[in-house]
Amino acid sequence: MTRDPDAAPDLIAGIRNGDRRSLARAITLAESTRADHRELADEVLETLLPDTGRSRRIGISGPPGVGKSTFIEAFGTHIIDRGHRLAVLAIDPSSRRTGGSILGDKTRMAELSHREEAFIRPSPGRGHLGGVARRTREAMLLCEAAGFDVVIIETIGVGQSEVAVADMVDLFTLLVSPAGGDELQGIKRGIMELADLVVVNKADGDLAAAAGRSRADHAAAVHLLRPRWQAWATEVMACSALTGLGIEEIWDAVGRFIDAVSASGELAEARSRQATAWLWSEISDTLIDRFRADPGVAPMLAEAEAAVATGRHTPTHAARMLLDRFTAH
Ligand SMILES: Nc1nc2c(ncn2[C@@H]2O[C@H](COP(=O)(O)OP(=O)(O)OP(=O)(O)O)[C@@H](O)[C@H]2O)c(=O)[nH]1
Ligand SMILES: [Mg+2]
Repeated sequence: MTRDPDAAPDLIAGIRNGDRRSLARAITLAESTRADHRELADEVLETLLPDTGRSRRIGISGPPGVGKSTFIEAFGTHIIDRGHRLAVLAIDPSSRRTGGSILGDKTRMAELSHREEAFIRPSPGRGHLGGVARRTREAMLLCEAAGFDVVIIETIGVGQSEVAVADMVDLFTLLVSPAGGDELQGIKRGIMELADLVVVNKADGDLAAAAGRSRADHAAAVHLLRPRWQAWATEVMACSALTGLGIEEIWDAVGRFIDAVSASGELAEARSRQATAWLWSEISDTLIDRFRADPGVAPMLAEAEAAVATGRHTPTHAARMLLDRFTAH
């Protein structure tokens, strides 16, 4: 008897049982551009929603080469050794890393990628940030339903992707290098403002002293920023992803953070806000997709763009004309 591997009840049961193949398949469906795939993923997600939300959601960002992969290997292994199940997802809309994405640097996550308690999923790859972020959110919920109680979402520290990650996690961690004040200025203030935890990596060997100074500089800098939480002030810590120094303290800080913002009620509020914002970004993304594909609108788009570009119509006028056509039927 042939079974349909994409039958929703089978996928749902598989995910509830923690079956990795069902989980991977459901994420692939959510990432698909095919409407029938996405509908199926939607059905699976909707059913599994009560099984989601029970993880610690941690965002990790930092400039290229700062040691994100090495850190996640060390941090993730520590987390698993403490009895947790960990999913690692990535947002990288630039697809800077061709093809394999985080799987490409398996060498830096050698131990983690072989652990039964870890699930590592590369970025869905090319596409606009909104689309990539949407799929990563769905992947996160599916991982939670499959029993992963810690989810790490990694993004490279360029562009807008940090904001997208901060909007879907509980705690946002910014990894920085031991370089001095120059680098401090290089990090955009807006990204610093998102950080609940700033971690100076590479605090080892020749770099140990510089890491100490960098930590003090960053501590002074975050002190000046407006706090994001009433119950939590951004902490600056140092670690070495290579030697493991400081890794345990960072996991402890995550625990203290979750305890503090849970007790103050802010975590539940933040998650509600995130869900509502997600709803609205779904609505606007879907509306724009439908608008562009609309048979009444699609043939007029090029002409409207040209008319606006050459100054024959105002953008306001052209937009209203197109939207009237879109809503007319
Ligand atoms: N000394 C020292 N080197 C480190 C540490 N962590 C990472 N490195 C080194 O820094 C380099 C970059 O590390 P990765 O983990 O690949 O950095 P990344 O942030 O993932 O880089 P991208 O994926 O390219 O953005 C590698 O040569 C690592 O061995 C550390 O704690 N101490
Ligand atoms: Mg990396």
